[in-house]
Amino acid sequence: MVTGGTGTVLASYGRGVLVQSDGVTLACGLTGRKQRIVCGDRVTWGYPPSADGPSVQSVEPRRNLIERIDARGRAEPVAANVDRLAIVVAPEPAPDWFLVDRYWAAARLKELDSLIIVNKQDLGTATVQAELDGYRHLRVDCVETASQTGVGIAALKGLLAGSVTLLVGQSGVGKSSLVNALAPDAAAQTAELTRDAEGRHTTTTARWYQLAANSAIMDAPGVRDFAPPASLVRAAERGFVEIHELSVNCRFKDCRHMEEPGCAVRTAVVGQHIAARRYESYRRLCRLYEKLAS
Ligand SMILES: Nc1nc2c(ncn2[C@@H]2O[C@H](COP(=O)(O)OP(=O)(O)OP(=O)(O)O)[C@@H](O)[C@H]2O)c(=O)[nH]1
Ligand SMILES: [Mg+2]
Ligand SMILES: [Zn+2]
Repeated sequence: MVTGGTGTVLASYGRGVLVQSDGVTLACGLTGRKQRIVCGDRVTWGYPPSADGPSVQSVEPRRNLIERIDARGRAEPVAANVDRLAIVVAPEPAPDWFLVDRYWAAARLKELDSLIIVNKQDLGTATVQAELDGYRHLRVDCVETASQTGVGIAALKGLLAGSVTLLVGQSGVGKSSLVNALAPDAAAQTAELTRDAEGRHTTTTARWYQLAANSAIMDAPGVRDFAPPASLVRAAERGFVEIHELSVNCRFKDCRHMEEPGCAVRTAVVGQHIAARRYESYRRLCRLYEKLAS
């Protein structure tokens, strides 16, 4: 009998975790430690004498940890050991581009790849093209998909090969549907889907799906709001590539690009070299960090 091993955490449920180890899925208990284990963690497990089932013994050092901040500014872990954030939007529900900006900022702060997936392409994407052009201009990859018709799914699979991708975005854009389109046997693994108050299926905890030997996708619950924790100095600025790049031309080295004289960023906004909406997005994130720091 196998008495232990190492594996990947497929999902974390507070009291326990699902671990994939040598092709077997195990429901493991936790050994009392306070450490939060999240989807994507690599763990060692075994059978402690006192427990009646397998149990997590240790968590391997993480390559990275994706966190969000809650209303009080505390960091909450979402997933670990991620290569890429895939930000999913759709014509319906109407995209919140400020949310897209914050996810992209989070990817930049963690030095992850990012990708925008426009799902529900079958509904028509004319309404989102202007904003997408803005992101393409800033060199963000954008792909259009329809999980229901299969459009773009093969191309997306190609983009995701050889890496671990976390799907993020608003509720109802079709993240779980994309997982089902990408991973043919994922449908059998949607037991954690529950019905929300309006009777819809919604994802309640992040979940890992293996796409191929060396690629995986993590489905996360949809959100209304998101902000990356600001542990880095000038995190808001670093999250916005075009603002970060221009900031070297500001008169003051510590320019926050708000009211300061000689601000190259505000000049660029006036001259429409930086999109006014992106600048507003930057200001909102700055204000949030100021509020949380006060
Ligand atoms: N028209 C159309 N509808 C889609 C497509 N993909 C998903 N949907 C629908 O969008 C709705 C939401 O899909 P989900 O996959 O549950 O969305 P989600 O992003 O996982 O939502 P949360 O788990 O709440 O975050 C469902 O009714 C799907 O049938 C698509 O390509 N085209
Ligand atoms: Mg879902
Ligand atoms: Zn400035």
